[in-house]
Amino acid sequence: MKTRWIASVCLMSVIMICSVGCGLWSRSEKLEVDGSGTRATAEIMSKSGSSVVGIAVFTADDNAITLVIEIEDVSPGLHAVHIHKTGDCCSDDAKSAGGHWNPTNEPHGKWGVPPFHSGDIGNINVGSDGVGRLELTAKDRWSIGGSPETNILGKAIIVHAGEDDFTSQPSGAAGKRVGCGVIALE
Ligand SMILES: [Cu+2]
Ligand SMILES: [Zn+2]
Repeated sequence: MKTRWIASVCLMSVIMICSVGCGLWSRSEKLEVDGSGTRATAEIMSKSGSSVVGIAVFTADDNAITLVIEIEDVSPGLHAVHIHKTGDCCSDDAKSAGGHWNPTNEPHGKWGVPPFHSGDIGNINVGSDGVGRLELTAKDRWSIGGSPETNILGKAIIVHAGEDDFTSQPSGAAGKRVGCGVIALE
């Protein structure tokens, strides 16, 4: 009985340390206070030994969510960006973020050309200066704090080493995860 109690305390500490270290703690706190909002962000951190950094900003107006992603220190060329289902960037390779966010149970594909995952943002074109920017407007698929089928809060933005081919299953054969950020209310 006592052993079991000690074990569960240990487990709790590990969870708390990981959460604080990766910014998950503040996220869950905010979600309890306010389940809906007009602006959410994800700070993209370097993963898999890369130096990629960036920011993703989601803004809600009327019936659409507009996303702007800016990344830097990335190798020039096309880099896949997706929303992955778990808002956990703890592991070095960002595999802790799980697979693509796919609340509608569709195959992987290209944004705007059904079928596709609600997390299939597409590719960012990074210039010779190592900087890339992408803008996307989502009308029905996304919300900030809405129904579980559309809520982007608590998911992860992942930047990949390679390009999304929009056809390979389950994730477009985009290679390593070089950047990760948890989507949270601002
Ligand atoms: Cu991905
Ligand atoms: Zn996908």
